[in-house]
Amino acid sequence: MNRRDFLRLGAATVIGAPAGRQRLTLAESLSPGQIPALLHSPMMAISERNAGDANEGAADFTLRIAPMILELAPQVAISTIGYGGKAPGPLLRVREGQRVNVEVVNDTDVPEYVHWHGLLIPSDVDGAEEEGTPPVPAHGRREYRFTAKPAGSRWYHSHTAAMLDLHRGSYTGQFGFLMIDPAHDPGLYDQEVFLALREWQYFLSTQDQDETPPDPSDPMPEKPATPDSRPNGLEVSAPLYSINDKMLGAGEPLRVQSGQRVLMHLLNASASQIHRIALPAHKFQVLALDGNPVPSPQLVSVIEIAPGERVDAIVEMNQPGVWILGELRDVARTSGMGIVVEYANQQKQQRAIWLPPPSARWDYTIFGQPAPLAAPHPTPDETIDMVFEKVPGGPHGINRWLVNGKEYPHEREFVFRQGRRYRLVFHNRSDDSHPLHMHRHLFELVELNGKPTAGIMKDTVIVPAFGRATVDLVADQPGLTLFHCHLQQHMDFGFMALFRYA
Ligand SMILES: [Cu+2]
Repeated sequence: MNRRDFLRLGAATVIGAPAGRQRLTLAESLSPGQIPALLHSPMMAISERNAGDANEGAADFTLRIAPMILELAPQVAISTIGYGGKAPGPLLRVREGQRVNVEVVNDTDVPEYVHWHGLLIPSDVDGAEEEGTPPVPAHGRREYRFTAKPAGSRWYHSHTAAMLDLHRGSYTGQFGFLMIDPAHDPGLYDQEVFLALREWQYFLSTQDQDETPPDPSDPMPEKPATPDSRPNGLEVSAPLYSINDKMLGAGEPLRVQSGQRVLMHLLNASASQIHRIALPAHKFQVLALDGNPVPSPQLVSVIEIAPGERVDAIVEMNQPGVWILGELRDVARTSGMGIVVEYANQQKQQRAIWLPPPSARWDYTIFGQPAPLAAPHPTPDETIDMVFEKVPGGPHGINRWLVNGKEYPHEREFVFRQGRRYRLVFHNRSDDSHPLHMHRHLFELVELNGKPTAGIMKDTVIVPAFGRATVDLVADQPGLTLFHCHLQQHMDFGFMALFRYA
């Protein structure tokens, strides 16, 4: 088997559909005789030993962490670390409530942690050192055992600190989809596709050229009266982009037929960038945020998605042609962040078409319960204010991050009492947007920059530059609970807090 075949199989295996539905056919370029050979290849280091297709019985998986070469495009191959020679790793698909055993084999020289993002599971298997999860030792192995809940689009990724090593933690290819199917799936779609947004070959720069600048019309309730004039430090940037393991144009297109409803499971697996994507002439009907169904599914032209977040959306394929599903910023799209969407019988069209979408702001609150219908939020037992500030590192240094005036670790500032209802108010007193992630819990979005909402359950929320977000949660998952910005550099340099249960 050559590398290209191997990678093709990798692309194919991140796509799946429940039995009885049409299966996406990225693997169909392989001749029938090739597939059994690939499955028996020793390079197929990740195996699904007994993934349950029934409700009873545990799903058993093996993940092998190892260095790999990733062919992003012809003549563009990079070295990284992945799960079993793939990035994304294999799609892990289980039923809600199913027991899951994952044996992780670590073929690298450093201890690793695999975090199960968005699951409600105990601290000792959640996959964070700070919560007391034991590491997968270097050249060792460890089994993670948990019950798959709640249903929805979850994912798994390295939770190792990287600090200044841009070849560790979430800078590597250690990420994959974990789909927890609900007991009853209405299945109102014809095709299902998993799309992970990524950058590669991270480097440090004071030029923040990749990011979308804050919109000056934002309310910015946390903006200080006097701007910080200290020079900014080094930020993480990247020259290469992909969706799944391929740069735009290098992989198989997403093949669709007119009239199909395609369910897209979008994941931002980036270590550093918020992304905005569009599919010209089409709209996304957003069904779920972070895997949790939203009260008001809405049609949007642009999806904004931050590191850690997931968006599940249906696209009705009603504009025959060959299109680019891609990042709005030209630099990101032309450097690889896109995938061709090809309608059947349209292959004669020479070029896939990109058109900039109508300008639109991403606003979580449109997916919430309409204000007149929403019951008032129950009064919280306690409100915890969290203030986030940047200490600029200057031209040769790294920015540091403060939570309530201190870099991680704190003392005992953040304590939950089991069964109590908490309101967390996130005050972002910095000029960057931050995707804030709470482990082992879901929270309900209550307010964003003064706009009230209800019914949106998330585990990661973007708090815009100088913005404010308020979320409610019930402390019902005893055990150490990590909270952090999902940008790897920010979390490594102070932007974390550990909640304890009293
Ligand atoms: Cu951050």
